[in-house]
Amino acid sequence: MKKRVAILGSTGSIGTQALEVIRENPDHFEVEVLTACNNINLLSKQVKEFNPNTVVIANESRYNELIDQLEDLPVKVYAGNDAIAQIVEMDTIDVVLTAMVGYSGLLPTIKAIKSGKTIALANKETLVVAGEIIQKLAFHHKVSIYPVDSEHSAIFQCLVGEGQNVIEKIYLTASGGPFRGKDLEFLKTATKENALKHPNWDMGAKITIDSATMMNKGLEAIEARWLFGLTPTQIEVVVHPQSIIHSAVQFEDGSIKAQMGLPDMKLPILYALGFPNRVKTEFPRFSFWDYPELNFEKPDLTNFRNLALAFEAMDKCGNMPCILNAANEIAVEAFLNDKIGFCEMTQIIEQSMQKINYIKHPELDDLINTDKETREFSKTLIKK
Ligand code: MN3
Repeated sequence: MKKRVAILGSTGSIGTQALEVIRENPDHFEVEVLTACNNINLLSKQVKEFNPNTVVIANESRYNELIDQLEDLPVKVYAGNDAIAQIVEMDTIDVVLTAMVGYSGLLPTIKAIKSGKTIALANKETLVVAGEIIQKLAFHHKVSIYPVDSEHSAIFQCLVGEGQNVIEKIYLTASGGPFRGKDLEFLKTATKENALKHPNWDMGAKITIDSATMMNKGLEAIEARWLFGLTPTQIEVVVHPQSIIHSAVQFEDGSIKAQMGLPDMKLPILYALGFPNRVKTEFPRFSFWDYPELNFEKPDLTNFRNLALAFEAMDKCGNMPCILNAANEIAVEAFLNDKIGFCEMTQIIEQSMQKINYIKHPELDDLINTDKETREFSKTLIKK
């Protein structure tokens, strides 16, 4: 039986790599639904190759153009975020890959869980913003969430076969990004061109900037907390510049299991889509002889304060991670648009965390309001 996949965010970095995985494994997977935000040219190319049943463009103003490009094809075409949320309920979907960027992934993921779909989660912001709500919903609807993020896939792989064995702690590895080892003087004048050059991973713009500021690792710590039911003190970040060990789990007997491999997102994507089976691939193999040294360092929380702020938000819990995430999305966008400098991103996040009302036990509506309020406030901090 082929697994029928819905890809939310098919034109982004994870979406396009997921389609490569599906193209290489036509006996295992087929595409049922594709959705994208704006990129109708790539989306219609994907429709022509993969023949999905349904396609949705989030930006409604591009609907007519998309219809024109697809007019002779037997595919249903819809537009708007509400359509994306509805489409995940389709009976013919086996697994929903959530690969949209940022907060926009939250509501469709909730809809997919409520309709009982297996989730391959590539959108970490969903768990950062509403991890507790998502986990309760998944439990209630008996839905499995398989991580696509490489570190979380590593931890998940280490846990296979461990049954009820207790996790003592996890080691979340970080490459350190393009600015590892740099001081504050350098960071103050760091440019977006340099920030966008990640040494190991090929990813979208938002996550690449998050890697440069180390916010990505902070978001991943919060993501790991909810995925694996951990407390913040059980999560340790280890800088490992070669990105070969993708993360590790330490058990109560002191034993550590780690998952290794060359850094390629197609591996964790394939593992999440194929679980519990491993699918044979022709991907290049890791060789120990190419890596005579693997290095490990403590993260620099002074110059990369975003990571410290994320741990602070995780400790406070409630709506604080939602505030952190919304302020970060606004800050990253402003940095990418040359409106603020590299270090100002931290200031915007920190001030938002101080200013926005803290709610200890937020409902989903509280989080939706917090997100909106934080975005409005953090925009007022951007001068140009
Ligand atoms: Mn990651």
